Parts: sequence; C-alpha cells; structure tokens
Amino acid sequence: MSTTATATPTTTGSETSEFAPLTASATTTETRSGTPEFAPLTVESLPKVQSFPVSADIADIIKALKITGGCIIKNAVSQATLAQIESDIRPHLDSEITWEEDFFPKETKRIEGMIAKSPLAAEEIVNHAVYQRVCAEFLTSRNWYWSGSKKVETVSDPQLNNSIAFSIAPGAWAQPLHRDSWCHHTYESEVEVYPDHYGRDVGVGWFVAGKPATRLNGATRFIPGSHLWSKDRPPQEELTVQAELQPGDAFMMLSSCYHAGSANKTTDEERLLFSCFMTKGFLRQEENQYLALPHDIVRKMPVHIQQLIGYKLSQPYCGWVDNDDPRVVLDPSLKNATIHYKDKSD
Ligand SMILES: O=C(O)CCC(=O)C(=O)O
Ligand SMILES: [Fe+2]
Repeated sequence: MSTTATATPTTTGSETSEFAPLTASATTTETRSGTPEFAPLTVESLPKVQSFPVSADIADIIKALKITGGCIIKNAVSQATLAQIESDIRPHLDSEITWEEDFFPKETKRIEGMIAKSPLAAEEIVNHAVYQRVCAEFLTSRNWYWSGSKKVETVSDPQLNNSIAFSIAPGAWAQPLHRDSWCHHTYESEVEVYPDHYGRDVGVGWFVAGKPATRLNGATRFIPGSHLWSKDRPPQEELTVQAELQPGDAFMMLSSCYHAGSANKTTDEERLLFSCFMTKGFLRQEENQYLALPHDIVRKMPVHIQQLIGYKLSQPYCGWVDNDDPRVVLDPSLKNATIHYKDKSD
C-alpha cells in the first residue's frame, strides 16, 4: 500500500498547465500480488536484428535500436587498432586471476578500467563516433526547472558507465539472461512502441569483437524487442538470438535488453571483447570511474575523454568539486575558470 498526496492538472491549451490548489487529500494504490501473465511470444514474432556498415545513417541505427533494442555495426574498428588494444590489454589478462561466481564462469577474465590500460581503447572503442552519436540521442537529458519565476533549461550529457575487456575461454557456461539497467533500479513498463521521450533507457552498451564471436564460442545472445518489456516479464532462453561478430564488428544494445554471454563450447577458442556502457550524466556510474581510473593516468588523457569519464558538470548542479568543474581536481590551474553557481545573466 502506498499513500500519496495528489494535485490535479487542468489543461489550458497554453504553455503552462493550470493546477488546482493543493489539498491534503490522500489516495491509495493497491500493490499487485504475484507475477502477471504476459501474452506468449515466439522467436519468429520478434523484430529482426539489423546489421549496418559503419558509414550508415545514424538515424537508421537509432530507428533499429528503438524497434529491436540491439543491432550490429560491421567493421566498426580497424584490425590495426584491435591488434594494438589487444597488445595493451594482454599483459593484464595474463596476470588476471580467475574466480567463479553465480554470474561469471571461472573461464571469464575481465580487465576492468580498460581505458586506463589502453589509451587507444578510450579513443577508438568508447569514443567511437557512431556509438557516441547514438548515446547522445538516447542518454542526453534535457530538462527545465523554475528558479523563482525564471524558467531555466538544462542539458546533462551522457557519461561512461564502465569499460571492460572480456576474455572468455573454452568451457565457460552460459551467463543468466539479465538487463544491465538493473544497476540503476529501473522499473520498466510494457510498451508496444518505443516512447517519444528518452526517459526509458539509462544505458547503451557497445561490445567490439577482438576475435570472432560465434555461436559455438559463446557470442552474446539477446532477446530482440525485450527493451520494450515490463520488468515483470521473465526472460525466456528460447527467444534469444546470438550476435555473431567478426573481429572489428560491434554489437550495440540498449541496457534494458535481456542479454548474456553464452557458453564457450569450443576446445581452443578465446572469445575476446572490448566493451563499454555509457549512462546518463546524473546517475551513479556502475564502475566508479573516479576511483577505478588512476588520477595520474586520467590527467594525461585528452579533455574530451576526461569529460566522457565524468569529469564534467551534469547541468544543473551535479558533480561539482569546490563549487567548480570537477576537472579542477586534475588541473588546479582551471580553478574558477568556469563558474557554475552564478547565473551569468544576473
Ligand atoms: O559476455 C558477454 O557477451 C556479455 C557479458 C555481459 O553481459 C555482462 O557481463 O554483463
Ligand atoms: Fe550484461
């Protein structure tokens, strides 16, 4: 049971709605019991997974993600770049210990804080132009608020949620199907079409294959269209399709999509993925970027990468340090260079 005080909006046809004066009236909402029943789905009825060349129109990629929740971008990263990232990461993979838990099989090695280990991964994986343009569309928050009688508009840009290199060896079992949006306590409702506003999604994932990802070696499987599902609808294995990738191809996915790493049934193939997620600029990052990435490394990164990591204000007033842009921590000479508390029109 929950109790809420309500205000009744009245439509006026003008820009500002009129609100009836507030009273202390209380309404009650019944909580649901049990899992609701959902119309059964077949894999044939699900939207098709589209593949795009890296030169595709961004509007087409966005449209495909709204319909299917995931898509493939062919040849997103060059072979030379992949080879350099792999050689940056490999020494860390070789020294990584393996461990078994419910979510990752012991054959999985993960190099977290990947972009601190490979500057090229920061620029060519995370800051990939196609990926970032899609993230800007789904994850930028535009809002406004009253400051006294003034209506102020604000923009909060996306930020990095995590960056991880995965190396998954033969014998790994299939991960359980999940939504990576779980970190942010989302509560999705069931919808038939993607809503016009961008309030629904809190993350976009990007999985770049360092080696072939095949059905047999455990290519990521996902349920097309599951980004439109209610939180209450359980994932079903028989609805999954696998995102098979050649080295340099990438799988892009909204974090509200059910997905998981699949079993590596080969005897000799490593599945190597360079991955990241972006999230909204005002949410807590899944991987704590301020603690996971050493400051002496971040200090040497270009400003646009520092800002992607989260060293940037999320408007209106989220993320400040000492009343200032958080980049003053990396470069004290910036102190007072950007004043955010004072409205310059005042
Ligand atoms: O291994 C994969 O393909 C996906 C991994 C994944 O979904 C996760 O670790 O959250
Ligand atoms: Fe995941």
